Amino acid sequence: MMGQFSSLAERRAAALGGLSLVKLLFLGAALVAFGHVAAVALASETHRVSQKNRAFAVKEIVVAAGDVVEFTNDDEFIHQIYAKASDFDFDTDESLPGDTIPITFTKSGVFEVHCHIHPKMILVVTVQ
Ligand SMILES: [Cu+2]
Repeated sequence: MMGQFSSLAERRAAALGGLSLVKLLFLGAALVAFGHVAAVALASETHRVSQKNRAFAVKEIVVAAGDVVEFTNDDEFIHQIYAKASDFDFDTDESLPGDTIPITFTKSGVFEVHCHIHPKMILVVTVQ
C-alpha cells in the first residue's frame, strides 16, 4: 500500500518543507543579528584629525569604541601614523600630502598615536 506520501516528488517536497522551516528560522536569526550590527555601524561616528605643520591639529580626542578617526595629511611632505599598545596597535604605510587614513578604534582605553617620521607628533586618543 501507499505510505503517507504517494510519490517521490511529495516526499521530496515534504523534506524540502522541513528544511526551509529550519532555513527560515536561521535566516530570521541572521537578520536579527545583521540588524544589530547595522545599528551599531550606524551609531559609530567619524572624527577627522589633520596632520599639519608636523603636528596633529589637536593634542587629544575622545571617541567611542567603534568610531573611526580619519587622519588627513595636510602638509606638503609625508606622514604616517602608528600606535603600539598591548591590546590595540596599528602601523600604517606612509601617507602622501592630501591622503586620508581611516583608523577604527575598536578597544576602550587611552592610546598614543605617533608618526615614525616626526617623533614629536603625539595624539592621545581616549576610546570610551
Ligand atoms: Cu609625520
